[in-house]
Amino acid sequence: EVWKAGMRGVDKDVSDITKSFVNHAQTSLARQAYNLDDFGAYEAAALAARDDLLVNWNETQLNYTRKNPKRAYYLSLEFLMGRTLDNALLNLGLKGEFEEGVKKLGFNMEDLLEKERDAALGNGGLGRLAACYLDSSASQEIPVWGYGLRYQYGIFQQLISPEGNQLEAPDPWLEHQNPWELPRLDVTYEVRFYGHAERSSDGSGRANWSGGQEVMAVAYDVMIPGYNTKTTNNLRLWQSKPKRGFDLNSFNAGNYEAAVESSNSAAAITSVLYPNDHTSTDLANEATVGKELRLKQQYFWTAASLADILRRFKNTGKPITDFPDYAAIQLNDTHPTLAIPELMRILIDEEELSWNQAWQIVTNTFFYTNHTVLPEALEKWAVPLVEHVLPRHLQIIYDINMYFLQAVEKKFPGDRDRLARMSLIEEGYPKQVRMAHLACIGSRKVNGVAELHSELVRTTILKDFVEFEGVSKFGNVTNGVTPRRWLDQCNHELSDLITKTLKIEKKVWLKDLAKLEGLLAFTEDKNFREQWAAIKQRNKERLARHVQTTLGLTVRTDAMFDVQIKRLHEYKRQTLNILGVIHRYLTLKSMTPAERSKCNRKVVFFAGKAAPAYYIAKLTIRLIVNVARVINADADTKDFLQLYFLPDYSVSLAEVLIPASDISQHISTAGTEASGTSNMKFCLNGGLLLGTVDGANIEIAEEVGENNVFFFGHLTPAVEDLRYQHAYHPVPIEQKCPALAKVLNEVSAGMFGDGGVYEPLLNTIRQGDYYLLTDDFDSYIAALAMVDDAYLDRDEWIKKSIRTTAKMGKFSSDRAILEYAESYWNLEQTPVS
Ligand code: 26W
Repeated sequence: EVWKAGMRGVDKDVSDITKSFVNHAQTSLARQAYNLDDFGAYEAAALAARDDLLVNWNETQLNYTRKNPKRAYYLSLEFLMGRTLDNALLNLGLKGEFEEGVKKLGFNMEDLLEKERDAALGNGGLGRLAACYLDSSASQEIPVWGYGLRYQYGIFQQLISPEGNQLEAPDPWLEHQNPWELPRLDVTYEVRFYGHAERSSDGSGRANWSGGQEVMAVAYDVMIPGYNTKTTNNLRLWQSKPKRGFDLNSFNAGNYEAAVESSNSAAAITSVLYPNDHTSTDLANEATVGKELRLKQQYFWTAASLADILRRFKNTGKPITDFPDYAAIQLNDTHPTLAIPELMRILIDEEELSWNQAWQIVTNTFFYTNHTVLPEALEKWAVPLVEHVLPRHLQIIYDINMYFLQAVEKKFPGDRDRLARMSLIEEGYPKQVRMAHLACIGSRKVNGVAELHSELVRTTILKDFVEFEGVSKFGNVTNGVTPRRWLDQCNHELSDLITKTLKIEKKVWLKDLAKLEGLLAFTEDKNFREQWAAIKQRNKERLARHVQTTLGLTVRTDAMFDVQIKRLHEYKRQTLNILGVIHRYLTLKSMTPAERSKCNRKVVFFAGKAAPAYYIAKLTIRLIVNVARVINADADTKDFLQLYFLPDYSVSLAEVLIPASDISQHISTAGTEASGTSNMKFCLNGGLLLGTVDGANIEIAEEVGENNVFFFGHLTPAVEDLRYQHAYHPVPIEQKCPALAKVLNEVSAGMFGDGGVYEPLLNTIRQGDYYLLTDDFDSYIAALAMVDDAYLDRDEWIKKSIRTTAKMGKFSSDRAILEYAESYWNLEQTPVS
């Protein structure tokens, strides 16, 4: 009650809410409240909630303007927000009131929530992490603004054809009005592309960049409410539009098509999210239109964001040299790295600072987070393309490189190999700009996203930079997830049980997740264990209902639920999982009914999208779907093993899947998964983890104890040698791993339909086996057997489940964002007063 009256500043009762709802139905939607369908009712409820967000948002922004604290800006090309209404009501503390209000009007809140479309402006881990960090920044009252792009189309919708192929359909998420954004049609900036950059002859190092194409960036603001606080931060998304509606010269000459052409090319910049993650190589080579558009997206967004940040800073009247004391800019991977030469350009060409003054400001402003060490995911841009689109920036990049290499040469005289390795420019045809090198040298600090990953950043991709700049610049911030969405919202019953058991108010432990440790005292409480298990069971039934209504398939709920949901990628080894499923199927088939009846029943779920051009990943989906077709129809085994590929994985689907999982799989080749964040979500919801010694799995095991996780596979230091063996001393699979050989042969022989189709996928294992399936298969199967054994002792399993949730405190994104604020950005909490 104190919270309701004091903190939130929104003191509403049910009748206020029904009034606002009816009012919005009539005046905003032009509909009668008694004549609304569920979608209309969702819209009316969203507009009512939005009014409350706006009050807090205004107060927060005013408070920041008055106090002028240092702020952080989180630049991310992706924000995978999911749905907003439920989260907004939770954070406002109005969930109960709204539920009651819409009920009075004849609606069911759960049905309304289902009507909201996901805001899916991201591919996977990197984009969802950005969304969790926004939630935590607001909840912890830290002045952070997000900056991104307002794509017309988010991540594609995934359909599965009858043959099992992934098909892509557009995601027109803005086709209905979006109540969560505020168009700021007055907040605009001009962004230039192409043209000419003329260096001045006065020796100042300045240049004049002119001509080319000018495009407008228009701001759309998304309100980000904190949990149980007035603080409501901002996410600013830019949309492109033409500077002039159409070209008057062409128009007057009667050439209407030409007249609107340039306006189309401006609008194209923010039209679609690029659906690739971990494959930037196709962006690097020749300057095709697709690659150029991605580069234009990156510059458009960084230029508009920097202009906006600088304008806000200049309004304070402080001298430009104070900029790093008021702004920290976090680069979410290398995608916004052009912000570094762009700030140099502004400071030198427009503010007329010297090179050294400008570089001093830049290197105290930026922070760079690396999210992957996979070589094919490291961004490189062809020099001729950069020169064409951003001629002035290429000059600046070359100047940065020249000063940088001079300094390297001074510290390591005569080491030409080192210079070539460290250069911002990779030699070749064409030459390429190495964005990770630029992000590294232009930043105050660099970090990875889990302990192992940060160590790999220091010892592999940025080793030379550690030797040159000193190790203290290279840190770690282990990722986290927001417990509001990933426990309280998606698993409300479990959250309530925790509150009741700990006797700590929810609003306290949800912001101080270490409090979960108190659950350890209840592992021996039989009654508590039964309630815990009953909730898991109801979550499985909820998932089964979801599959029934969306796909028309009947999932048995008296079985272990085994889940792997993430982007399809060879390094994540969904292939290992599906081959393991086939192995299980073959084993069950070979048993007598009596033997089978002693086996653990299991339902295996997969979900995830493949990049549209990633052939092997798509073939993996096809194999999963066709294995499912055979297995689920086999009367001998179908009581013991079921398999489902759930199409169109999304944040909202994850919210149903994760609470229902008994065990989830995080089985990347050691050293390849930077962190993983769904591993944290599953464990927070009492699911156990089957994984490799990789990413944040390691830190999860450290927290919950080795006895409560299932680990298998080779360790990171062995990977290099194993790959060498594969390349130079290959051993036939029949000899090395007969169990796997048998599985591959059955697939080839057509057990799951035309075997020839899968040859390219099977050949990745037979030849080269870069992701080491033949090395890890036997220990994977052994780990699965241990999981089965453990599950048969249900009471002990539930204890493991409770212990797992109890030890997840570290993985709150509140902890992570506070680490960034304290150790990187030097920000202070700034409550609304
Ligand atoms: C340019 C193409 C491209 C696009 C996105 C390359 C790489 C990316 C991202 C960096 C891929 C990504 O999402 N990485 C994931 O980041 C998560 C958050 O830190 C980690 O948990 C995952 O382990 C990591 O794969």
